[in-house]
Amino acid sequence: MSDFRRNCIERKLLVGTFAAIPHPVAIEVTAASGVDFLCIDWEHSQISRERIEDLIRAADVHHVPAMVRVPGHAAEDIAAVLDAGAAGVLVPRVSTAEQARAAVKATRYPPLGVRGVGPGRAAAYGYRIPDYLAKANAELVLAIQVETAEGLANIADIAAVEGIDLIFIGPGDLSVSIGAMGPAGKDKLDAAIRTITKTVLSAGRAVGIFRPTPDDIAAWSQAGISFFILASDTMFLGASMAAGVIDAKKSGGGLEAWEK
Ligand code: 3PY
Ligand code: MG
Repeated sequence: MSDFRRNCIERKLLVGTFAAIPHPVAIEVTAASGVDFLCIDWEHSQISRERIEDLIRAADVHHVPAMVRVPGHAAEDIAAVLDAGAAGVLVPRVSTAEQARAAVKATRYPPLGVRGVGPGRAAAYGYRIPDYLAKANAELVLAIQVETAEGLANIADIAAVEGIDLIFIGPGDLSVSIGAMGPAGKDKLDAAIRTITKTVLSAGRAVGIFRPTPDDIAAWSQAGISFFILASDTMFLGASMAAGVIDAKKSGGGLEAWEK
């Protein structure tokens, strides 16, 4: 089993980020930051299928596992990113046990699933297909997102699906779907997150969540959440650049002395 999958399953604290900038330089900078993994966001950023392989390659240079959030449930998209060498997939908007089972089928080779065999980068372009087949089911992380009212209602059935490693909560979509947006909806959203967390933990699986800042990661990890996607490369770039400009402008107050 890969360290990444073992750490997910054993609920070690893992902190990663979304990669939304479609360039290997951004991946290298992110990978060198100390993150435990990164998640290339094909769902919500303008990253093309062809580019994903180069981004995974850049993460591999730094030995940082790169998973990919696929745009939807299509088995072809899941196969494409795994063939490119992704360390796992994050499948968004899973609302029923049937959708969760479909994600397992698309991700795992027989007998667990029906993933097709191909000569992609993951299988050394066809030279190591038997080696890859022997280890892929044990190495690849399958994470699914629960982020709808329907998913919340079906959480016990979803969490019971064999072959899922981790259930990842999308608080943005969940807040919209259950009518718990903004500060007024905070208690309702937190209660939904706690319900999902408790149900998934009692089914023996790991729980993950997106957080825009590190502020409440300690509190959510005390509630049993172990896998955190913290903001994204674009969010970190924007926030630290804005903070740097503010500091620079504050220190520019010394210019007044020259103007006199
Ligand atoms: C959400 O908050 O909806 C997400 O998908 C976070 O990744
Ligand atoms: Mg979402």
